[in-house]
Amino acid sequence: MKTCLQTDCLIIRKYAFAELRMKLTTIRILFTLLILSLLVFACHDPIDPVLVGNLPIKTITTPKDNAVMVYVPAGEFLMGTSDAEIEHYKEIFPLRDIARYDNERPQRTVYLDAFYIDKFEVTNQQFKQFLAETGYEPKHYLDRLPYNVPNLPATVLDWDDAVAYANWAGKRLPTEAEWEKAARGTDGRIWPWGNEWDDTKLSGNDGRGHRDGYRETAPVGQFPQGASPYGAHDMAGNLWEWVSDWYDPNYYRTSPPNINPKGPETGDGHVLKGGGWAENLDFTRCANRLGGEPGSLLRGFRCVIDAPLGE
Ligand SMILES: [Ca+2]
Ligand SMILES: [Ca+2]
Repeated sequence: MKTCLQTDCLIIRKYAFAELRMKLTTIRILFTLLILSLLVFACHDPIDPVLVGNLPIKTITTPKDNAVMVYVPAGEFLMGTSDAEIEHYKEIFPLRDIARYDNERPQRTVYLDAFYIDKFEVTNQQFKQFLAETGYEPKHYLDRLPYNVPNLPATVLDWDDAVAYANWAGKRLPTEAEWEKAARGTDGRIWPWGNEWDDTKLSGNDGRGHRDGYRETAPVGQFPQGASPYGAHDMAGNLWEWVSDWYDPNYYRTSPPNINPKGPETGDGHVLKGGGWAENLDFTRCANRLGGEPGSLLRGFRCVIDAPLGE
């Protein structure tokens, strides 16, 4: 009996030792993994996803118009143009009437709830699907070659036409503030990609036609290197884009609400943003505002939806 007990004790001790060794090995492996993951993390630059274009992008696809939409998180951003920037524009555009920037002043901090915005301008394919399903007759729509190719953005649309499409798609036009945040992120950058002008990053070309590969409108998404911090393409150039706000050049100076602003009660037409395929470095700035109902060839749009609460 005593021998048996001694054997049992030996077995138990051996078992306990083996178990202890396994635990130590596990702890050693976990510790090594922890050190490795810390090293990998340390080897990467600290990246603020809001400040770096294209990554990481959160998207959804809406069923009605099969549109990819990119997520813009809730929070503050810088809207409009600062006095210091305007001083800089005086230097680079010495012949320009500096008063034209007054409608972008003062720059201010604006808070927006989270939303999704179309990754691309609405295309002819999508707009024609809307027309076919609803029988809607647009006030203006350039439905002829070379403008009405399926993957080109639908152009020369009236604001009402854009709203009608958005309603059909279960969406709405962005407010000017939503559009501007989706285009420039939170840091007040001048163009969607940053503060350095680069005409290889948009369908624009200072009106010099083919230099970017397209004489007029380009298929949507041809300039991914010029995408916004949230992954929206062609926010600068290709087509001017309608937003929901009425245009009032004095709106920013009349203490508008800085939480989810929706523009003035009325105005001189609606606001267009982002510049078009014939525009230059000035008109394609994210803060630029065009009012009225310009009779240009460059009017398109994209839509937004509210992000579900809690996103
Ligand atoms: Ca061009
Ligand atoms: Ca555009």
